[in-house]
Amino acid sequence: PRDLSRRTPFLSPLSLRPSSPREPPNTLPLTRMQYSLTLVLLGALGRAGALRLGAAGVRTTVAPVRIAAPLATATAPVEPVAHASSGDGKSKKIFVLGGDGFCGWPVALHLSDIGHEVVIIDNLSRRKIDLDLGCSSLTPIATPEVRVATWNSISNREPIRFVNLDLAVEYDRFVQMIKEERPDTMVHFAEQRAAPYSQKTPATKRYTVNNNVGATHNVLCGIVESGLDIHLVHLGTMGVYGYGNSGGEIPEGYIDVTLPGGRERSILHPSYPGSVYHATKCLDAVLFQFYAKNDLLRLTDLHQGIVWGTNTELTARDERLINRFDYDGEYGTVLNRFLMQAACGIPLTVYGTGGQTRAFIHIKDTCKCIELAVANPPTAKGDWGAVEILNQVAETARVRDVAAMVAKLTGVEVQMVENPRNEASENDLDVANRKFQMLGLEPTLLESSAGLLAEVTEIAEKYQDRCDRSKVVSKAYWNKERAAAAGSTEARSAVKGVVAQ
Ligand code: NAD
Ligand code: USQ
Repeated sequence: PRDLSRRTPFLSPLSLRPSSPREPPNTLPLTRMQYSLTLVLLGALGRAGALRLGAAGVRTTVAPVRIAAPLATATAPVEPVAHASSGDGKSKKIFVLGGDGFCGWPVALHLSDIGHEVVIIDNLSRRKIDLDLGCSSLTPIATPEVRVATWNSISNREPIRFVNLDLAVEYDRFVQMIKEERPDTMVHFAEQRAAPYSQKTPATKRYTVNNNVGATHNVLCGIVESGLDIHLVHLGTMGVYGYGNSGGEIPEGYIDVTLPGGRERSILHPSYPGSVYHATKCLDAVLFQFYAKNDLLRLTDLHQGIVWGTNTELTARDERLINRFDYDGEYGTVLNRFLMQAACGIPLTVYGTGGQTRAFIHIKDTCKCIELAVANPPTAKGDWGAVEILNQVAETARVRDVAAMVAKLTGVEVQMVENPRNEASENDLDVANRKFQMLGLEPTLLESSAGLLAEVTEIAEKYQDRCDRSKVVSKAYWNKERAAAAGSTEARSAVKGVVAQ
């Protein structure tokens, strides 16, 4: 059992007041309070980082591609979790924060479709970043207004509403909205989520920290100020653990340790972020611990792996509901990029040796997981214990194996390229996902997903004219050494079929 003592339920909430609207990446300076908070949390993060768990050293050897063994899966035995697998079955009013994004939009439709009342809150910063990068979703996404109107015209559910609001800045307006709407649940996707973008420039690093930590803290602070019992479901990342092995399987959030003197404790798993973006998720996790302890908030943090796929059954119902498809070097994630590259005849860009092992989940499983998390909040305040943490992953796979699988399906060439990132070139990853399996998730595995993989490739083929080939190679480098190795025109030009800029 976690030893977190309960304290006085309510201390005066912080009130962070924005000075004016803000747009990425030209962020306003942090308020003094936000700045101090960030420094304190970064200090805590540094100490946690000292507990580093056996991650492999970074090597940048480039090896030829090798078609490898079947993909690893997380198949540990299933144990019961604290809450009922069937959930509470109630229809809820849900704020979907970041509901215009790649995960948020299909989740908003899914929650509406199963009978919840959905209000999307999004400041459209992701669309603005596309403009700044001179790029756009491979799929032609409609405006939020058109998307929502289309859904409302074809669904027989309570209409979805869309509110354009910056969670990191417009605190007072957000609190007002909470008080008026009185949601039961908030699902929080509203953060800058690309690791390469977060490493690109000092401005994007600062924007990512200010936006993500600012938004998360405003949500927590706003819930406390409203005085309402709102369940917050947050999208975290597998990257908070690093991609080591924790001396065995990576557990779900907490790890049992033996302290000096032989004392046994269950502690929050140490943070080992691999980018500024991933560091913001570690900072979020520290905030959750504090607000659960101090204000008894009901919090669920979902440590999600890399999401692949694009449409769900609901977003495929009408062209105007189509989901976002990021393919560029900064925002495109590995499997979707590989499927797009196959469709466009661009060799698959495996960074380094491709020995990086990561966790994956299909977008339709993301929707199911959120449904389950919403239906199974941590038990009521009287029995409150700690932040509920679930690993939202279907399986793990090595990058070069993923490339080999796509190459086998499509005949595309695989090309090993210099890694722009500072990461372990080879790692094993064994992840527990028992809690979601216990709640009823039947994960979609890559091995049996030829149909879904083909579906993504078909979508990419359909919209290949929208692909700007000059955006395929990543131009975000983790440090000077990586920029020198991967950023030279020679290295970029090595990727066949793209225009090196
Ligand atoms: P996305 O960028 O497509 O969506 C995020 C949405 O949040 C965007 O629509 C953006 O405009 C909005 N947003 C950002 N800052 C905001 C703010 N201050 N106020 C209001 N709205 C704001 O990202 P995604 O891929 O949908 O990811 C959603 C969440 O899931 C993120 O928190 C991400 O860290 C997490 N996640 C994503 C993946 C993945 O593979 N896509 C994997 C693991 C975790
Ligand atoms: N990679 C390649 N070639 C490419 C692109 C990526 O080899 O063309 C490699 C990267 O070096 C990395 C791995 O593939 O080792 C995964 O990269 P990614 O861009 O697919 O994923 P990542 O940067 O980890 O971030 C994504 C989401 C992020 C989420 C995270 C979950 O953008 O929001 O938090 O996946 S996780 O990886 O489990 O931490």
